[in-house]
Amino acid sequence: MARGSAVAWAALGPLLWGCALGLQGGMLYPQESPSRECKKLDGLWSFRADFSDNRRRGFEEQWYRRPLWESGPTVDMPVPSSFNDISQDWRLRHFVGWVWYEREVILPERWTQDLRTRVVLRIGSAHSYAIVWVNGVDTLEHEGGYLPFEADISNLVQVGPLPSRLRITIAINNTLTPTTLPPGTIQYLTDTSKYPKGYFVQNTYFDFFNYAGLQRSVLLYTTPTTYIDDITVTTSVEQDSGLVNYQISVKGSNLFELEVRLLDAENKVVANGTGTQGQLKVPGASLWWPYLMHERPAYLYSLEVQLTAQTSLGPVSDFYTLPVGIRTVAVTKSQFLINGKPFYFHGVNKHEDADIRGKGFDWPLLVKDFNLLRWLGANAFRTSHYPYAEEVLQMCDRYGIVVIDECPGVGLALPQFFNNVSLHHHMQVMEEVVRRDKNHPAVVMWSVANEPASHLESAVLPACPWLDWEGDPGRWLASVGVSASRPAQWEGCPYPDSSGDQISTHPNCGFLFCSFFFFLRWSLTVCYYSWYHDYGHLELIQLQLATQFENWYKKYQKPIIQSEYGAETIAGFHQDPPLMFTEEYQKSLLEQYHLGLDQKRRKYVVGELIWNFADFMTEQSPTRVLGNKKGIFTRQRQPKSAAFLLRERYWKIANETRYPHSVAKSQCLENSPFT
Ligand code: BDP
Repeated sequence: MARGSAVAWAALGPLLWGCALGLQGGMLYPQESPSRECKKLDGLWSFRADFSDNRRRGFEEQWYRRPLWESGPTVDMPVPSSFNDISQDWRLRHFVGWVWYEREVILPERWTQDLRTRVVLRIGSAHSYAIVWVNGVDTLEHEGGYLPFEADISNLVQVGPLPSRLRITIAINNTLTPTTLPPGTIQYLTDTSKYPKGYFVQNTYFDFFNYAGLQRSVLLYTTPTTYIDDITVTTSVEQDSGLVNYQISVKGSNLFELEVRLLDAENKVVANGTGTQGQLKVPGASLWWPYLMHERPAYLYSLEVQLTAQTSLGPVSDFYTLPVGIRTVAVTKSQFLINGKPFYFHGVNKHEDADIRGKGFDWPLLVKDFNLLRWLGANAFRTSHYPYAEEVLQMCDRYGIVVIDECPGVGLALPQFFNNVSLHHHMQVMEEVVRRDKNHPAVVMWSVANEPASHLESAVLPACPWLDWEGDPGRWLASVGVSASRPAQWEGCPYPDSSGDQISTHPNCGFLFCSFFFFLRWSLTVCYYSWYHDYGHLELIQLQLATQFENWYKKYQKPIIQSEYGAETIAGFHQDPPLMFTEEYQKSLLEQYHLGLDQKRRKYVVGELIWNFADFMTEQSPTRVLGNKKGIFTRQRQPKSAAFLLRERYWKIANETRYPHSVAKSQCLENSPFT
């Protein structure tokens, strides 16, 4: 993409178009090892929003060339965090355009002097378009707000005697255009009797606040110059043996050897191999089971990869350890199977969202959320509506929480959001999601989009080529049948109505190719029964739910997950008999849904995910009271009455479906975090 168009923020269309970067290399999570060091750059960064009319002053004055304070005032900005809710300046909360972050770092001497060391700058995410300079040198650009990107900066830091001070400048643009994911539009309001000259607003078509900034960690890490670039693991089970297929890519030299060892949870070597690919056989393998499905869930092995290589500067070694869970996933006409046993998703939809930090990653919040999930007896969640931080998925692997991993294909509401540029970007984002998350045993399904307007003719475009895509090697779409280990989800594509008729209008779309699909709703007026229509009429839920399920199943003969249902509830509002927005109404609505779900649960409905785990921030509108309040927990993670109801249900279901069968404990205070 030409820099000219990148800076011309006002020319919103071309801003992000045609920016097909192509995936270069792997995206292994940075870790310390005998050959690798990490330096986290969390903390305070200098920050400035470019409030100039065209938002281009930073580029016109080349703010990246000198320390940011030299070109004007800066403020402290914590990283990771969204910038929106940090300051008292209301203009920053709603800011649209370029913001500038800067941080100076002192590097260890070895990093700058040892030419067998490769220094990498990695940005966990930058929402949504980012340009990065190191010591004023243009180093990296990335489009897409919820995924990591990185650059080898060795040649910038190893440039002579002790240039150990490094200045990292990152310009981030949060503008959403018809071709970003999620998409958005900029609307200029030109009636000068109402709006000042040049007045514009960002329109979005999804239901969460467009928080932005450096919302995940930025870090520097090292590898040797010949290094383990990527590892891909797939697993299967043959009788009582686990099979771990691995594929390793090495960069930097062709003269290398690879040794691979698989260690069990007690650090005992259970299998080993050599070379860039192979299969490890683990007799009597302990399988990775979801939380509450087994006495010992979330069993993880460690795949230790050791590389030794010859370089012109002498021999180097690299070590990387990947957690591996051995498990299988399959789908039948009416079941979702994990390790050959029926799995019922009883869980939640989440958001990365909290007070002050917005979508900023935060360990205390994350651990609290996992404690609440375990308390609730939830065994799954969907990363609605974008890929979450990698640390979240690591926790899911360790706690046995099954994940439906969603890409930011949300708000695909207008015809102009479906075109070749969008499609290309959508594919690229999905490739990045899979590249990052392919090795997590917790991830059992990719979610391509949320509620695309697939009734539009143009909406066929993104669905079909996507389904030919083989981005998850050996996992799904390679065998699109029931044995695909990660069936594609094209949620609501084409939107089904409750009779199922709409589906047949796009015969080439997702549902025909997927071995499994995931219905949300036809529109806001169908599946949020007694919420977005038939207000207050809880007595209709069971009938309407049954009609929906029966019609879909009769026609398509595929298992169904109720991926969202819920009611807006303001904690502390009470009314009996129940009225909308009260805690009693949320509880009663859930009870009616549960009765309906129980009718089909042992037949072909294979899951239920409440909308939503916690209240979350949205754009302001007359239908949102300080955000979306459909959480069963408040935004501060305190339970509403419905949380107790759901907890009772989830533990009851867990006790019915646990394998081998035994009673699940309804508390999570035992010694092991996994019971
Ligand atoms: C769902 C959307 C979700 C909204 C929810 C709602 O997927 O993003 O927040 O509706 O209206 O269908 O609460």
